[in-house]
Amino acid sequence: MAILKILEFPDPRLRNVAKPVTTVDETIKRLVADMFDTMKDAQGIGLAASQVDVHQRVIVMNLGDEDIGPRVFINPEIEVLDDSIDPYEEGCLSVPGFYEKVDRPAHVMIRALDAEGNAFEEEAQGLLAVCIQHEIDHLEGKLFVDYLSPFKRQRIRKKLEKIHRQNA
Ligand code: QAP
Ligand code: CO
Repeated sequence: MAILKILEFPDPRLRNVAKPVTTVDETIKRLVADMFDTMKDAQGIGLAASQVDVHQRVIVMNLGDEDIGPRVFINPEIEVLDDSIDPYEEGCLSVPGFYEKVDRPAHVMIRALDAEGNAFEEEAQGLLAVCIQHEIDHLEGKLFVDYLSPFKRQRIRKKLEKIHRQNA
């Protein structure tokens, strides 16, 4: 078990498109365990492998709800089920300290493999629907700041760059 380093915006490695997992083997299981450790340590609710510089289609989530506790999504796909939109104040472990409202489809069907490599599907709404879309975006090299105005995105980039310089 290990705590991995989380890449932060505007790190260009967050722009990589992740590759599908071919087999859920011991390496993937170790990655999943390390991602849970990393997410817990950082007090997150969702983490995509892209954020720890592993460009494979793996997501972990812990929404802290009894119904939807620790969850793993490998090679996830979503289908938008209707036109309803859920505006949600989003944050991201790769954009620490910033939260902004993002509009996303409210109601989706998720299809993925679980931690054992078994296919499942699940209808989602509320936080699960928002979070899975946010995390799948990471696998595509996309961040929630990409939905904001260029002005807001630039402001966040400058502030984080300043913090990174101070930490260096
Ligand atoms: C993605 O985000 C998400 O800025 C998961 O200082 C967030 O776990 C999906 C975090 C909201 C839907 C709604 C962010 C922790 C955690 C921070 C996270 C921070 C510390 C973010
Ligand atoms: Co994120």
